[in-house]
Amino acid sequence: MLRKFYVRNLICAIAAIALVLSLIMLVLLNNWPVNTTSLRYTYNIVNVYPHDENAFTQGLVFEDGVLYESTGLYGNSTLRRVELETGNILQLYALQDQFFGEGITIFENMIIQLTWQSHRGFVYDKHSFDLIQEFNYATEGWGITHDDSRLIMSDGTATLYFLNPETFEKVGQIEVYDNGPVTGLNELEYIHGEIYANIWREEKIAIINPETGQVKGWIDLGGIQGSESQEPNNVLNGIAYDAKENRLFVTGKRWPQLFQIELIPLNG
Ligand SMILES: [Ca+2]
Repeated sequence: MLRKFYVRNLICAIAAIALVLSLIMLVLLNNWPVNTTSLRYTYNIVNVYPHDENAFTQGLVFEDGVLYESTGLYGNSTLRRVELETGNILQLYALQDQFFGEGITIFENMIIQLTWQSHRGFVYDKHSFDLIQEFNYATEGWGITHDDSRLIMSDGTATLYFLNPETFEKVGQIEVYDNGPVTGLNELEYIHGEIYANIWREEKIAIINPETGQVKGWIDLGGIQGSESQEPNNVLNGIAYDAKENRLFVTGKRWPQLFQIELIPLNG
């Protein structure tokens, strides 16, 4: 009887130790630091501009006084130069029907455009929109931006990839986290040493430390386009920054408007 009691206690003790050890292993393996320091921002609308309601916006950049935009959907994907004030399309390149356009960024005189699931990227001359190069990548293509020396690319997961802008080879990656991994990273913009990322199907933008992947802040854009759109795919997607005049622009897929916003801190 006593022996049975002893054996049962021993088994319980071993089970408890195993449980504790596996919990420790789980934490170590996941290695997601807890982040309790992210800042919160709301927004103020500074200006409202017209935006093409047929533009399924997947990439947005502001440079040389105009917007550059990439639109998605098979058979309807484009690269376009757009006048900010009117929303007029100044120049347009239509992708072949089998490609679903995604993010764009402008590096030196090249426009680099991703496609969604074709593992194919396109490089255009910034002025003529002539297609000058193609490249391949292993993941899906969602958003793209760049820092001084690297392209930065998202694929809808919590991972951001750094690419060499000449060879398009991967030179690094980070995992984006807040309290756990932040998945659904979509359209990107690199602004003053931080990566701004739309989160797919959320009216939120994450501000990310490119060294660590830690989310430093959240911009809550809830309600920015009112309650007009009932189509669930017409989500916030598109961040552009005018470095010369310090203007931040956001829009969404098939949104009739593009907004210049300023950020208003809620804490810290
Ligand atoms: Ca962008």
